[in-house]
Amino acid sequence: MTALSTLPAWQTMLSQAAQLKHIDLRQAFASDPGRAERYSLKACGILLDYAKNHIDDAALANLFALARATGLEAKRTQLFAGAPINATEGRAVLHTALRAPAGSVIEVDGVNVVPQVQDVLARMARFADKVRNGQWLGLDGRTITDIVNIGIGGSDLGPFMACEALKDFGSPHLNLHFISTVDGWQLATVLEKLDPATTLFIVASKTFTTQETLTNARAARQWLVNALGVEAAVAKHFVAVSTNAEAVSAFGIDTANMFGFWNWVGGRYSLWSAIGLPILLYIGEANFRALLAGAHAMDQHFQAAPLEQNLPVILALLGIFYINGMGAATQLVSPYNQPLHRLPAYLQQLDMESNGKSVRLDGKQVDYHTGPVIWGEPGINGQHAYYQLLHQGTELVPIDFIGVLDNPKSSIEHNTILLANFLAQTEALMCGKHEAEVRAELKAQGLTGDVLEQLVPHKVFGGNRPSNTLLLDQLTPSSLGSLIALYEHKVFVQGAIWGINSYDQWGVELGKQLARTIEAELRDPAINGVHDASTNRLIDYVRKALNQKQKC
Ligand code: G6Q
Repeated sequence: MTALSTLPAWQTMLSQAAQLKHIDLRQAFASDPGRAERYSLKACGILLDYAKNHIDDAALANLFALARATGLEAKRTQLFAGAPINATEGRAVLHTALRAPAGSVIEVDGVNVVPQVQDVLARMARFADKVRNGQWLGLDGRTITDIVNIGIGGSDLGPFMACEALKDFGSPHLNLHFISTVDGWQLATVLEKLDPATTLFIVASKTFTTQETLTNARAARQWLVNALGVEAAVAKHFVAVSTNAEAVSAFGIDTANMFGFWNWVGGRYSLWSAIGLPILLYIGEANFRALLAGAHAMDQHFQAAPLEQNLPVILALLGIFYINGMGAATQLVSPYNQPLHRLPAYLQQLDMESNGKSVRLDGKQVDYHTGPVIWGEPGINGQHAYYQLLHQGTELVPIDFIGVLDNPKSSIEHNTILLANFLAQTEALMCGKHEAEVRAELKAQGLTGDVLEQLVPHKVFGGNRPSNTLLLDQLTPSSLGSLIALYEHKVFVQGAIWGINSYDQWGVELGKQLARTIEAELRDPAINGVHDASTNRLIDYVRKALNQKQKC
């Protein structure tokens, strides 16, 4: 594997980035009337304006050359063909097969997986129809009003984000709840409001061994059986989503009520699979299929568009330019759309669990930075909180501003103000306010002398803060599908260029192992594990508190 940092295009990128870091973006626009148009692109209903970045034609050309030099196009072919690119787990990575049209042929180990995908989808749709039409009845014959998804990580974040984003398309007769944490407060708080007779639980776990999920599922099951009085209630009120039929059965859920998927679907890429069952239940089959179709449209764009016109590729290369060329350690995702409020949390997992790696596929340590810290929340709230740092702080924070033009529930009044703020922030960050402008403004307010001079440096905005602007016409199942797939492919491109495996997650294992050891020690004071002094003292402190609680 050629070391990325020895590629000529990599070295060129570093020197171009060092120069362009100091580009005056206002000047770049003033001297190049075609800049805004040249650096914007629309595909799958998503407009990307990337003109407010520290780039020029030469830097972009070199970034595309870098992508080609790392074999991106061949790697993309491998991804879609079902090659085992998740090398450390020996697995294909085929979330794209979950949204491929019926009739496509995508093979894993010589078997076309599309018919299996379509079968599960059809079963999910039939089940969802029954629940939505009131044909699926609880034990005492009442219809389902509340659905509780019990799952964590990839079995929670995607469905939760999508159900929030698509609330306007959701059934008014169904209330959705998502239980992820093993902090029992969450489950208790949800259950205390629910009627067991009209509640359906989805236990969502790819492995069906996840401690948090199984602990919550057992507690929910106990709550249900206690309330309804018979074990038989489980068959009417519990379904499972998993790849592990044996464990589902051992848990006591009839596998007739299980929806399966496959080990070539990564957890954080699984909302398109049976893990999307809560979404399907909520928005119905036609809308769920539109979500899949939107993602498929982005798959096609990613596969077919030349790199220079390719949304995921451009987003990925810009990210690499900032991370590796300019030392940006974080990336802000700023949606100006309330239904997208869980998108940053979702993208946090997608990106950080995929590209938070420091070892290349060949086992060698990287000598460059990889995935950044992804963070954010709805942008308009951020403006009144952390945007100060974005405007005048010392960190370089590239930003993805995500807006939606048509916001049916919002009045024109609200929407105009929201979008004005959305656009204003991108402009303010890029243009800043120069010293002369500040001085003139303060003078116009009647300030003079020392008072004016003391204020000037505090009121200067350096500007030149980069951002991408992404605009959706409407937030629909289809456009959401395209948006999520856009980020999935962005993550793929970055991982491919960095030469890392974006599809494993060994980094989460160590904490899980240690938790099992410490759990035993917390339960039994006779067990004393070998830890550092700090952890020992803390274990002792917590153990005493838990014992005290038990005695009360
Ligand atoms: C995602 C990760 C992780 C996973 C959860 C839940 O890519 O692998 O977030 O989804 O740990 O795992 P289960 O679905 O197996 O319970």
